[in-house]
Formats: sequence, structure tokens, C-alpha cells
Amino acid sequence: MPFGLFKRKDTKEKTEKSLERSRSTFFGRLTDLLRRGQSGEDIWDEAEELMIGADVGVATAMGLLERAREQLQGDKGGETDVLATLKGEVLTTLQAAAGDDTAEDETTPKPMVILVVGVNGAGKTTTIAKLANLYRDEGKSVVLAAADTFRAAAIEQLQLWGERAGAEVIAHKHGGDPAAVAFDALQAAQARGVDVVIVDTAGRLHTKGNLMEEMKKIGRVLARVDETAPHEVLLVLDATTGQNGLAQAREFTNVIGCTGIVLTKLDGTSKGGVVLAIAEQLNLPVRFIGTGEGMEDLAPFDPQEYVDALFGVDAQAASG
Ligand SMILES: Nc1nc2c(ncn2[C@@H]2O[C@H](COP(=O)(O)OP(=O)(O)O)[C@@H](O)[C@H]2O)c(=O)[nH]1
Ligand SMILES: [Mg+2]
Repeated sequence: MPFGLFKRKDTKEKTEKSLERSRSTFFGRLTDLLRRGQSGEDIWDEAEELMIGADVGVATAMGLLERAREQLQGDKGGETDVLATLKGEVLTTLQAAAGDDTAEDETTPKPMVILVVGVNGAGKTTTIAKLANLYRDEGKSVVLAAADTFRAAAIEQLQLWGERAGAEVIAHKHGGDPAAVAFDALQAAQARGVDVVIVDTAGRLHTKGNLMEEMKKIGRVLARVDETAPHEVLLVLDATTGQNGLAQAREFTNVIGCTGIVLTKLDGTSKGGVVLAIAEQLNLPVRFIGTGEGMEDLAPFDPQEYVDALFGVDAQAASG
């Protein structure tokens, strides 16, 4: 099932709430600045500074502002709203990266295998619980593979979440072979006709070559059970790590082909602009955003809702 179908009526609310800090700082000031409607040189410099402060990234911020300025220059009457123009550019960037993920797909594999990767503490295990919860809400059966055998508490953590979400957890002993856990989980899921398998992995540092090898091995072993697996490789990025997260993302993408991003902890940062850098520089769709620590705190990424939440409701009114 495509992830976009997880959109709920409270998705917008969650997005808004998680971007409160971004909106009340950098993006709020940007909105105020642009709403004054002037287009003097100083305004653009200040706008650029605010965007960089929000972790949009230098290259991305410059590109966005440049394109907005070009549009405004074509407008001889000076009637175009500066804020609305920039908002439009931001939206276009996010939409291009989001791709189309809402179409009902008849060919959804069964079980659908989702491999979840990312550095330690990014929010992988929590995100897996949230995803399992969403699938369970849709009436799908879910098996979780506790392939983070590296950290002692990781298996228990997943088992606890599995219980809460109503998903079976396949686990081996602490220190066991992660690829073997993934293998067992997929085989068990196949045998029982389970809909979705989600594989948790260790928080391997992207600088540790041998751990990256281990992750590749998990991918290979899954493909041995089902040659089309894994069907999705979700890279979990902690939004509070900002530009650092981008470097991590590149490393992961080089080792294992990622298919999408989950951006966690947006509720804990004022730098929600990092999603723009991700969209422009990684060429990977952002699938979900993490909006809190609870099992319900995951929202499918919606570009329009994200932009509205970043710039605020007043900005919406100003842009008509
Ligand atoms: N505020 C907030 N905390 C989160 C979010 N996602 C994960 N966390 C917290 O981040 C910490 C690490 O999460 P965990 O799933 O164990 O990370 P892992 O090492 O990648 O598996 C935990 O304390 C989580 O509660 C989120 O979207 N918002
Ligand atoms: Mg974990």
C-alpha cells in the first residue's frame, strides 16, 4: 500500500503542531519580512540568512530566492506578492521531491518488505512502531524483524512496541546475526500470509564500514527469500541534526539504495527548513514526518500542508 494513503484527517493538525517551533522562529520572521512587500537588496540578504538559519542550506536557500526574484522581476506592475511567490517556489521544490505516492496500487507485494535504516538514535525503532500501528489500523497483519541485535535493549524495545501495535516480533539473541533475523522474519511472514514485514536495523554509524557491509548483507538475504525485496528502504533522519543529516543520508544512499526518507523529531526543532535541503539535494521523496514520541505521532508528508505550517496561517491569508 502506497504510503500516501495513510493520510488522516488529523495529518494537517499534526504537521502544524510539529512545526510550531520552526514557524515561531525563522519562518515567522521570514514571513514578517516578506509581508512588508518591499524587494530591496537588504530584504533578500536577510531572507537568505533566515533560511540558512532554518537549515535550508546555503545552496538551496540561494536557489529558491533566486527563482523567486526572477519571477518578481517579470512582474512590471509590482502587484505580485513577494511572500506568495517564495511560498510557491518552496512548494514546487517539495512537490518535485514528493513524487506521486497516493495512487492505489493493485500490485502491492505480499508481504511488502520495508527495511528501515539510519544512524543511532535517529528514531528508527519508534518509527517502525508508528508504521506498524498505521498498517494495523488499516487491518493489515504486520511482522517486525528485530535485526538490531547490536544494542542490548533494542530487541526488548521493539518487542514492547510490537505488543502495543499488535504486531508479531521475530527476534534472535542479542549479538546474533542481523541478516538471519531478517531472513527468518520474511520466511515466517510468507508462510503465514502476512501483509507487511518491517525490518529494524542497528544504529550503525555511517563511518563504520563493516556495519555498512552488514546492512548490505541484510538486503541480500532478504532478496534470497523474495528477489523483489526489500520493496522500500526507508532512511530515518533526525531533523534536529540538520545539515549533518544530509551527509549521513548520502553515505547510506551510496551503500544501500534508499527509496524514501522519514524525517523525525520535527517537533523538537526550529529548523524545519531542512526538509527543503533534503528535497533538493537527495532526490529522495520524504514519505513521513515524525511529530512526537507517541505511537500516533507520524504523519504522511504533504508538501502543501508542510508549506502552510512553515509559513503560518497568516501567510496563507496574505497569499490569498
Ligand atoms: N520528539 C520526538 N522524539 C522522537 C521522534 N522519533 C523518535 N523519537 C525519540 O528519539 C529517541 C530515539 O529513538 P529510537 O527509535 O530508539 O531510535 P533508533 O536508535 O534509531 O532506533 C527516543 O527517545 C524516541 O522517543 C519524534 O518524531 N519526535
Ligand atoms: Mg533502534
